[in-house]
Amino acid sequence: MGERGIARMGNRILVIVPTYNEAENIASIAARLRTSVPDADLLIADDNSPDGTGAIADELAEQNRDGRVHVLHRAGKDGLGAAYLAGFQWGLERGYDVLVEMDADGSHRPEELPRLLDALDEGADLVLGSRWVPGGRVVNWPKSREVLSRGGSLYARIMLRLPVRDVTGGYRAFRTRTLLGLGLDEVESQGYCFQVDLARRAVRRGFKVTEVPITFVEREHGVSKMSRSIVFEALWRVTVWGLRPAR
Ligand SMILES: Nc1nc2c(ncn2[C@@H]2O[C@H](COP(=O)(O)OP(=O)(O)OP(=O)(O)O)[C@@H](O)[C@H]2O)c(=O)[nH]1
Ligand SMILES: [Mg+2]
Repeated sequence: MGERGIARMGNRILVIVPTYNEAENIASIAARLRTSVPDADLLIADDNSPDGTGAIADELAEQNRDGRVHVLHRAGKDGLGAAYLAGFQWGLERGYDVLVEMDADGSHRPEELPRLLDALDEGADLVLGSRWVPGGRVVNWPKSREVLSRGGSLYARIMLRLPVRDVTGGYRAFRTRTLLGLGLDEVESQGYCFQVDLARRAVRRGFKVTEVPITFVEREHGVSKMSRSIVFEALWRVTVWGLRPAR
């Protein structure tokens, strides 16, 4: 255990970081990732951020001499789900074995990625970084935000009968074959709901989903893209899925 076998066995890892106005955060997260898992490639999927995040990402890619930093420029803000789907496609086309989701704002600590990868080594098909399992926690969140997040996970867990505590989290590691088995072509959900959707698909299709405790750190710089519409999208989609248990 803990031998970082995924990297050692010659598997190729791609960490996808979607960005929208993360100019203050992207350089730091990239540097921390390079240090934490030097073997992993990084794909920054930027939606033409008005604050120039895309240009900073290009500079990072240029400065990075081992060619492990890549940038996917997208035309405009199109939601987290669409950015990840484009990033997954980019990675699948290039033959990566493991694809990781990570926020740009420092909430998902790159220093914890080796533990997520270890869980893949130990047999998981999908690893969820989890705030709501023993050992997981959240730093610097107001109580209201915690109630919303815990409540959302609980609602999705019950409605969709998912054996998962943190259903909406976005720090995850997928084996390629898991992603290929999820039916990504049909995914329409965008915000937090995108994460619920992928978790539900993985469980329904019989993949082994493992939760690993993480310390989630609220962003220090930049602004949240969380909105009322993102919460409502999740609420109605989860309700519809729950009432109409499809395939
Ligand atoms: N490419 C792209 N990235 C996005 C979009 N919306 C959010 N992101 C990124 O997705 C990640 C998560 O978004 P956040 O704004 O941190 O949302 P959140 O984590 O729910 O909110 P906070 O807890 O307040 O940070 C960040 O890296 C964002 O920059 C989008 O429309 N397009
Ligand atoms: Mg965030």
